[in-house]
Amino acid sequence: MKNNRFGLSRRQFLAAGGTLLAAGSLDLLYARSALAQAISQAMPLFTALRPARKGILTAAHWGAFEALVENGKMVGVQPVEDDPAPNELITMAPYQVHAANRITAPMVRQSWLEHGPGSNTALRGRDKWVSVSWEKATELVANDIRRLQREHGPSAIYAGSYGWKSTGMLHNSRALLHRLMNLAGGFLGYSGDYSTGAAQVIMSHVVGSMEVYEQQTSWPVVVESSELVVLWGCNPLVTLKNSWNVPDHVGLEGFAALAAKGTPVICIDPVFSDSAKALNAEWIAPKAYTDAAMILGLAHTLLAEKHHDEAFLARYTTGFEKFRAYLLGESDGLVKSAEWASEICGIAPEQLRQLARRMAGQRTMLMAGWGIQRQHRGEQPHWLLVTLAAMLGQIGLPGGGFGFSYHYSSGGSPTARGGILSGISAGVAPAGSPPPIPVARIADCLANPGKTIAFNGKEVTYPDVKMVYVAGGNPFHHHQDTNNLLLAWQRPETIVVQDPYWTATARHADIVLPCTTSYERNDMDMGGDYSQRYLFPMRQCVPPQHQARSDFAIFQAIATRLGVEQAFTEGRDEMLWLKKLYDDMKQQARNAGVPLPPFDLFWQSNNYIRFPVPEENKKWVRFADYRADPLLNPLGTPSGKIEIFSKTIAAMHYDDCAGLPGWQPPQEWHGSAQALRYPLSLNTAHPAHRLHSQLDNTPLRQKYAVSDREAILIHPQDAVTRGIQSGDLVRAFNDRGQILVGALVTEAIRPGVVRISEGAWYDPAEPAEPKTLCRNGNVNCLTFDIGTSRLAQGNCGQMAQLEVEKFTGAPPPNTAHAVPESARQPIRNAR
Ligand SMILES: Nc1nc2c(c(=O)[nH]1)N[C@H]1C(S)=C(S)[C@@H](COP(=O)(O)OP(=O)(O)OC[C@H]3O[C@@H](n4cnc5c(=O)[nH]c(N)nc54)[C@H](O)[C@@H]3O)O[C@H]1N2
Ligand SMILES: Nc1nc2c(c(=O)[nH]1)N[C@H]1C(S)=C(S)[C@@H](COP(=O)(O)OP(=O)(O)OC[C@H]3O[C@@H](n4cnc5c(=O)[nH]c(N)nc54)[C@H](O)[C@@H]3O)O[C@H]1N2
Ligand SMILES: [Mo]
Repeated sequence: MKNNRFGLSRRQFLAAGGTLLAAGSLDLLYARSALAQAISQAMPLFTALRPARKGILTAAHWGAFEALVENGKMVGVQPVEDDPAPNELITMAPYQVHAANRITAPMVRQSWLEHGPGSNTALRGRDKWVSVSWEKATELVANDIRRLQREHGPSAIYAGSYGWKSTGMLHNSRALLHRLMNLAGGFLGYSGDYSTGAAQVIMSHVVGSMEVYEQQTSWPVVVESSELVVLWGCNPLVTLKNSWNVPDHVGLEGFAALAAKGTPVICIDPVFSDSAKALNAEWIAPKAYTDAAMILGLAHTLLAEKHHDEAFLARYTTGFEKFRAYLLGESDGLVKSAEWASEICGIAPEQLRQLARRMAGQRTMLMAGWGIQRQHRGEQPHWLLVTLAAMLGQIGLPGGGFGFSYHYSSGGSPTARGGILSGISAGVAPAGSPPPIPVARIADCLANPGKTIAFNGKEVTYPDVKMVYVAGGNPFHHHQDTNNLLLAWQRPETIVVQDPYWTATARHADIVLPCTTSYERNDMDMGGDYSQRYLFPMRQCVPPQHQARSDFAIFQAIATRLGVEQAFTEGRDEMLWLKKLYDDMKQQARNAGVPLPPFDLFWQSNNYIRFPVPEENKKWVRFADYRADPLLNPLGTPSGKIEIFSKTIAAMHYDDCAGLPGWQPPQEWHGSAQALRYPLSLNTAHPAHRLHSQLDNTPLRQKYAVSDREAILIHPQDAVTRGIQSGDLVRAFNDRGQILVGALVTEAIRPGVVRISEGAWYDPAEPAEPKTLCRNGNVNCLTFDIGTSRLAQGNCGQMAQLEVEKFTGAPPPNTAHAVPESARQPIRNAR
């Protein structure tokens, strides 16, 4: 399902011919001809959707929409009719295009340009910028790739380039970068992601698939059959706004239906979230990072009160006997009772017992988000939730069990029947390419060449990285412990960043290449990550701004310099590629019995395709086939069953992730030594009005910024003792860093916990000073950078202990979204 997210291509691409009809002529043809009418009758799915076409149809992570364009400027947007829950983020498209902090021309850091790769790398982020021609920039990048391949081989080039680049299956910056690098001799890549680093590894051992990106029991079934929905660290009304592909927003429709029906919802979260509010949920607020202990308390209650389903456990799971012994304290002398759990998680024992009884007494769906696994020992909560669901015995029943993707990209949106658009392929890694590193270990890798770490039963040795190439991601936002990253970032000789904007990452590059936004090029993407229900054209709305070029054009020019242009383009330009991707999909759709119009007609129509959803898919229940016949439909685990105990993991002998799930105190929490100096626990949830760092440079900012900084949510009790009021500037700090945030005092958070959303752009007050204040509130200045455990090596971005104090003195300027001074009037290079 999420193949595209991981940059794997489904197929090899064969050369194909084909010409396009001249643009323009078709508009007339389509509107008037008998042919168009015939197609309209034959394919109502295609043509009947949008009678009135007011703008140019395009799409983004935040939805499909029509762009309204006047005199070459995007001036407004209008959501497509099919979107059941259009969101405000689309209204920012004009501001994305015409942002004041676009990178206007290719630029090179002065020391690098004048003295060569590796010069004065400590000046990254504060050196002067020199603007160069595209020809010169391309030559510099290509020559350095060639030099490094010759002198050090492919492992010296880290081109993993993790990130949420724009939607679009052709201008997929990461796939294109990989395609180029594979043709140029190979590169160092990554495995896993920042989203589900821990869960996707542990789930593969426990249920035999990553689970987090699998289709969920379909929404109509949940609405019909679930009697209790538990949102465990899960805030779907916020996180469903955006999708990896184009959202169909069916999940938001699903939650609205639950609310309309009055299905009881329980929210387990230190924060009373927007979802809890909208769904009128009962709020249970455990202390931060203690979910594993809380789940154990529930499991022990089920066992002690004999609410657990022995028959289910015997038939469908392995290792429950060992888990029972652990619950009863036979292995470590600690009974994991509700009392025991209460001491750790702060929820009263009786409340835990009642919750366990309620779950057992009716059809219960456990919907878990991913913040609880973006934590040290983050493997445990999801493993324990599967174990809890197994004890409840409802896995595979309509509306029961667990679902780890209802909050993400509309898991549970019933799967359509039609074709699936494959993206341009990353190509094949040449022989001699190095094995990938776990994605969130990048700073550790840059700083420690030759170091070996354990990873999921294997060992990974970091190569000596000399070049980092970023296209479509923002490590200065996404990576933990920014000040540590800053030091590691000084080690490579060359850093190339390709982005539309002067992000902190771009500012810390040697070479910046301005790329277009998706609204300045032609592309296509699927709508509905799980449903695959729509095909949206992403038509170019406005010309490329300033000197920006599309990702495809940038990589094509570098490929030409490296002598691999033909292999890179396969002789196709933008429109020929789109036609090829479409034709492949059309063939699949035809095989599935869904005829589609020819590409030219589709493209010129400025319309989208909606595939039919078969009735049986609306009734689909996850794990129903396994429940019906576990021998015929075994899971992909060694035993074919749900592994409450994993022999495979036990055989790895990791002290930080054993063969059985359990409670292991994290590196930092309210119970650790740091809490004496840093008593507050950090929550870094995903932002409601942004996608990570994207759109922080738009007017939507006025909705969430407090005193022009990222907001910090703090409970009145914690605020009062520190003399903090709403609207105050606050310095949040620990040993790793300090940031300026704006206070929002609210009862909607558990005392002792503060929230600062991820994604604020990093703005160092004194760039030359270590651990200087970030004036905009980039929360990763406070987080720590170690793996979740040796098993998954996921990131721990959702946790840290910290202290806050009222900021006194003149508010410093916030320059996070400005163009760096020397790039406003850069030195001009002669060539
Ligand atoms: N503390 C903490 N840290 C976290 C998280 C957390 O919960 N807490 N969450 C983590 C998670 S789950 C994730 S997924 C990551 C997200 O981390 P990222 O995906 O790196 O974050 P984005 O802000 O989406 O960065 C995308 C960048 O790509 C650029 N871009 C957009 N379109 C294009 C394009 O077409 N071409 C090119 N070349 N560039 C483009 C944007 O301008 C932006 O700079 O953050 C992680 N970091
Ligand atoms: N609007 C918007 N939508 C997005 C994104 C975005 O940036 N903005 N990003 C997208 C991406 S890349 C991803 S990976 C997903 C992220 O999806 P998630 O990882 O699920 O989102 P988070 O906001 O990190 O966490 C969800 C909830 O967990 C809670 N939580 C945090 N710590 C704890 C804890 O210790 N215990 C409990 N019980 N709860 C806790 C948070 O308060 C929050 O309400 O969202 C996607 N959707
Ligand atoms: Mo993510």
